[in-house]
Amino acid sequence: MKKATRIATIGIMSALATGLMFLEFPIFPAANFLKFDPSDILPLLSGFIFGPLDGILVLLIKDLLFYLLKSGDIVGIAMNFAAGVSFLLPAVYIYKIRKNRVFEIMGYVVGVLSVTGIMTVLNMLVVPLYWKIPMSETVKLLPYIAGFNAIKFSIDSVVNGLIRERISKIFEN
Ligand code: RBF
Repeated sequence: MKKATRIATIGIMSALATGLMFLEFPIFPAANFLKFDPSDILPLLSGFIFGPLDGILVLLIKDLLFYLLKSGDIVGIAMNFAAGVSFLLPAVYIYKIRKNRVFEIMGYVVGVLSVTGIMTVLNMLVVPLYWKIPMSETVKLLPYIAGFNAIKFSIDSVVNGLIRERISKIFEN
């Protein structure tokens, strides 16, 4: 792919992802700082079609734009970025080993396990400081935190698995 095409594609994917992030909504009232949005599908698609670095760039630009346009909460944005990276890197690198359905699905499974594990630990460190609550209260949120990441990134995996091939055809040649 030509350099100009690559830059334009990263720009379009980032803009679309930023728009999708505005659709965010909490899924667990008990942990309403965790907001579901479908935007990570675009970094994931970009990672699968163009490579891991492009996927991370789309994720980063999306998060920076959303920070400036809406959120203003650097902790939330950093957590969103950390979650995206923890999922995207294993998923894309495993798929790159052998580009077939088996490795693709293995990538999704390891990606979901990775993001669920890493974000559970990160939330245990960040939530007590962010909400100024004791560890005993934070531990009660564990099932929501693990469930949130498992659900969010499983949905992203299924959608990516369904549309990836069709989208990648647009970029052939
Ligand atoms: N987003 C995730 O995808 N997974 C997380 O585990 C996660 N933990 C968060 C913890 C805190 C304390 C905050 C403030 C946000 C967290 N987020 C997480 C990001 C959140 O769902 C949302 O995308 C951002 O706050 C932007 O509105």
